[in-house]
Amino acid sequence: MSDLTIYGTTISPFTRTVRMCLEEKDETYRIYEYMPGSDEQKQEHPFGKVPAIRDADLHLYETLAICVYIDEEYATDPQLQPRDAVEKADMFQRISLYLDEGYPNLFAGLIFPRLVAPMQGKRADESDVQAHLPKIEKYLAVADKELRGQRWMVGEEMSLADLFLAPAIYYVKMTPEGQKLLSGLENLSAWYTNMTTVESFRDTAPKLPGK
Ligand SMILES: N[C@@H](CCC(=O)N[C@@H](CS)C(=O)NCC(=O)O)C(=O)O
Repeated sequence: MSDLTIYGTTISPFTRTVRMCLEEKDETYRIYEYMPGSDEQKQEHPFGKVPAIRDADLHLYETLAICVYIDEEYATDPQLQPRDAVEKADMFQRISLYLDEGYPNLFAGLIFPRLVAPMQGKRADESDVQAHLPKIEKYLAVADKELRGQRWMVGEEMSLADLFLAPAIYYVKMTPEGQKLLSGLENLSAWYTNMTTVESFRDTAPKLPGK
């Protein structure tokens, strides 16, 4: 049984990924709702990003490091990393691409201007949307192609790759541009529909003000 604490707001897709890992393992945890960049979070992550965790004497930040730790320290099923070397490499390839090309563009081009800015009473900067849309289209098209109609991103089981991407697509689907793009991407849409049936995904749905 874990004595784990998450530091990070539940509206963050990365915090949701960590929560999903713990819920998949049926581990209990507490969460401190710290916002990115807050003084509190700067004690937990050198750049004030969310999430970070503490588990007894261990202090960790960066979502991938945290998820690998949870999967290996709490080794009960389901295993969230494939055993097969090629499948494991494939999983890390997809996560790495998400971290480099996926999340930064989805956030800057859709999630921030269409969802966060209005919540903060700001107007969307349309030039941000237009500047990032080509990279978003390319990233989503690659994710769609690589799914090849499979239920999970890698192999026959759900893995960390699914747990990283799904929380971002949750927000992308709330934007008109995202909805339009996804409607033309059959594999990605079917994969996401399947993810919406996963209990740990449903149970961690963030409550957005006004949504
Ligand atoms: N590389 C970090 C990224 C986490 C991240 O970008 N979190 C966002 C919230 S979803 C954040 O803290 N943003 C604030 C910032 O980038 O300064 C990880 O994998 O944990």
